[in-house]
Amino acid sequence: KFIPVKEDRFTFGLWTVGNPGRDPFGLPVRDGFSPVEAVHMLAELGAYGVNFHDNDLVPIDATPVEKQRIVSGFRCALEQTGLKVPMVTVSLFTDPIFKDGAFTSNDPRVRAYALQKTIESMDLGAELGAEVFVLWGGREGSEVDAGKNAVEAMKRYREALNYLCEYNLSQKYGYKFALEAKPNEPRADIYLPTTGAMLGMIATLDYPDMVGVNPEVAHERMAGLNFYHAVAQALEAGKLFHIDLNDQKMSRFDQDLRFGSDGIKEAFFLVKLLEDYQYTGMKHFDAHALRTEDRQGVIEFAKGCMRTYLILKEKVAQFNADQEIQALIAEMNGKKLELPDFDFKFSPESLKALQSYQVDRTAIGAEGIPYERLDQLTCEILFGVR
Ligand code: GCO
Ligand code: MN
Ligand code: MN
Ligand code: MN
Repeated sequence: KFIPVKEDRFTFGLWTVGNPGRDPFGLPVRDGFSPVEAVHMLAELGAYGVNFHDNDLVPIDATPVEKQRIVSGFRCALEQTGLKVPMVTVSLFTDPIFKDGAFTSNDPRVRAYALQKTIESMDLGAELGAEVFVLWGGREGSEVDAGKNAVEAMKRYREALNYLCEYNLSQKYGYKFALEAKPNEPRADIYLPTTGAMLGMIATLDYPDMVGVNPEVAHERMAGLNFYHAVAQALEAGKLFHIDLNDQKMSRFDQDLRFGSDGIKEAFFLVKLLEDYQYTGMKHFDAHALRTEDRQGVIEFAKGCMRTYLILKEKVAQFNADQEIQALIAEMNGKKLELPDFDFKFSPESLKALQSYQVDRTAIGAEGIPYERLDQLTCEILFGVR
């Protein structure tokens, strides 16, 4: 029970299980799993796929010959295990050249290199069958707003995204781009800090249908926002192309905790959303094992992410089948409006009906809504006592 299978579509990044436990204050504590080791380990655990940044696989200074050797070794591991590469991304944040941004840098030499590096990553991903290309603008932001015009930055961001969409079309790659928002870290302030901001930008692009979002639990939570609400908005807009699952305490540094390890109720409603609305994309764990762990701990971490998702999925089924819970929800959602010609769509008739509406404000205002009972029952399902 709770053993993942390929159909669950769980994926991990090479950078997640490859993480050696380095942080800004301390040195690596373990050998991260190498790309080939990660493929074998994840396949054994029942994951569907593995994702990577260009430089997780191929070092930035690799020669073409080295690149070929690395990629063919990696491909061989994929073929042996059947693991897929559903998503690829590009590091536009690690190298010093990107210290003041990539697509939004003031320096056109940097902006051109960022595009070049991204299209090369798209080529690499396409070679391995990737269908989603994630863009996380980790360095697109500022500390000193005096030096970087935020209006120009938006124009540059848009110009870069339009260029990449055109490239995608010109090569017939068929990628869907998924933009990942984060409010801060590594920059003091990152542009387009929330999923909602990304959705706003997407609507202004030349090919808005080609571009969606990759929301991450930790990122909305760092900003103190409700992740479930952000994902719901993206889903309703048809823009949930990918999702980064992890966990995070509110408004702290970027913690990348194991999925479902901190905000259990929020994780539950997230899983419920993805399951109830039959999200078919990848469920990607963008997290890493605690710095206390050795390599066995990394395996426990990866298993735990998937197992928790599957446990929550079972809790969702229990919640959806619980008669008392469903009766409360039906009660809350079952109110009737006695106003025959009014249907919430504007028309002269419905307007007339609306203007004649005689509401019993006091009576409706005095009606109780049993959220306390509903929430207690939800908690009891999660506590395992129901
Ligand atoms: C972070 C981000 C990254 C991105 C990754 C994919 O907080 O560091 O979540 O892990 O998801 O770069 O683009
Ligand atoms: Mn993150
Ligand atoms: Mn992170
Ligand atoms: Mn992420």
